[in-house]
Amino acid sequence: MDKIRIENLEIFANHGVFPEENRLGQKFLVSMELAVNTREAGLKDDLERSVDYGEVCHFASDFLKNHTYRLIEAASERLALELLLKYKPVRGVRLAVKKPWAPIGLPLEGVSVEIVRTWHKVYLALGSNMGDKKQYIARGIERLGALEKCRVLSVSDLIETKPYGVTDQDDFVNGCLEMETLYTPEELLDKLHEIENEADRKRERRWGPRTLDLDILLYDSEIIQTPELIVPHTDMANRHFVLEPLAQIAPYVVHPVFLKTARQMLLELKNRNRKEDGDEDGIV
Ligand code: A4P
Ligand code: MG
Repeated sequence: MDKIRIENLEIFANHGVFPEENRLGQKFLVSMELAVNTREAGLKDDLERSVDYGEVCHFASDFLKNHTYRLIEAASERLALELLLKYKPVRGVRLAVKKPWAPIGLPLEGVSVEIVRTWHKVYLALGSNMGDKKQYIARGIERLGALEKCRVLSVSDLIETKPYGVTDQDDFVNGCLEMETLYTPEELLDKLHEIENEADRKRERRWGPRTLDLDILLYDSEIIQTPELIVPHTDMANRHFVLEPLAQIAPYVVHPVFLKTARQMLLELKNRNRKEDGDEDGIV
C-alpha cells in the first residue's frame, strides 16, 4: 500500500518514569508512516481523498502534549490507536517515538520504540440453539459493533441447521459476519468470551447447547495454533452451517492452509455429502 511519511516531528511533552520527566518535560521525536491508498488523491489532485499530513502532525502533537505516559511504549500504542480510529483512510500505522534526551546517566543518541498497528480482516461464525436464538445472535452482533476496536462490515443471512456432532439437542441458528478489528487474535477471543458470557453462556458440555457461540474462522491469512486458539477454525471445511453463510458474504475469501475459497470448500463439501448419500458421481 502507498505510504505517507512524517519524519521526526518535534514535540515537547512530559512522558517518562521519573517524576522530573513528568514535571520538566523533554523533547520527543515522532515519526509516522501512514498506509493510505493515495491513488485517487493523486489522480484528482484532491486532498479530500487523502489524509492531511499537517492535520495529523497537529493532532499527534496535541495528543502527546495533553497526555502523560510513563513509557514511550504506551505513548506509541495510544497514539497509533487514535490515528487508526480518527482517520478512516489510514489502514495501518508504523510509529516511532524517540527520546533523544533519555535520562539514563550515559551519553547516547537517543532511545526509541517503533510499532506497527493495522486494521485486520476477520470472519466470525455465529451460532445459537437455546432460547430466543435470533435475538441472542442479534444482540451479540450489536455488542461487537459497539466495540471501539471493531467495525462490523457485513452479516450473512441466518439459517436454521440441524445439530452437528452432538445431535441430541435443539436445532441451531447459524450465520457469519465480516469485520475489521484492531484487536490481536487473543484479545479478540477474550472479547468474544465476554460477549458470550453476557448472553449467559454456560460451558457444561463441549459442543453442548449454547445461547451464543462466537468463533473466529479467519483472521487475515494468519495461521495460529496455541492451546487457547486455533485459526483457521479447525473444522470449518466440514461444516455446511459455516460455509454456507461464509460463502454468501465472502465467496472468494481464501483459507490460508487449504488454499481454497469459501465457495470452493462449500461445493466440495456438498459433493462429499452427496457421495456419502449414495450418489456415486457427486457434482463438481
Ligand atoms: N478455541 C480454539 N480456537 C478457537 C476459535 N477459532 N474461535 C477455543 C473460538 N474459540 C476457539 O470453545 C472452547 C474453546 O475453544 C474456547 O475456550 C477457545 O479457547 P467454546 O465455545 O467454549 O466451546 P464449544 O463451542 O462447545 O467448543 P468448540 O470446539 O468451539 O466447538 P464449535 O466448533 O464451536 O462447535 N451444529 C450446528 N448445526 N451449529 C453449530 O453452531 N456448533 C457446535 C460447536 C457443534 N455443533 C453445531 C454447532
Ligand atoms: Mg465455540
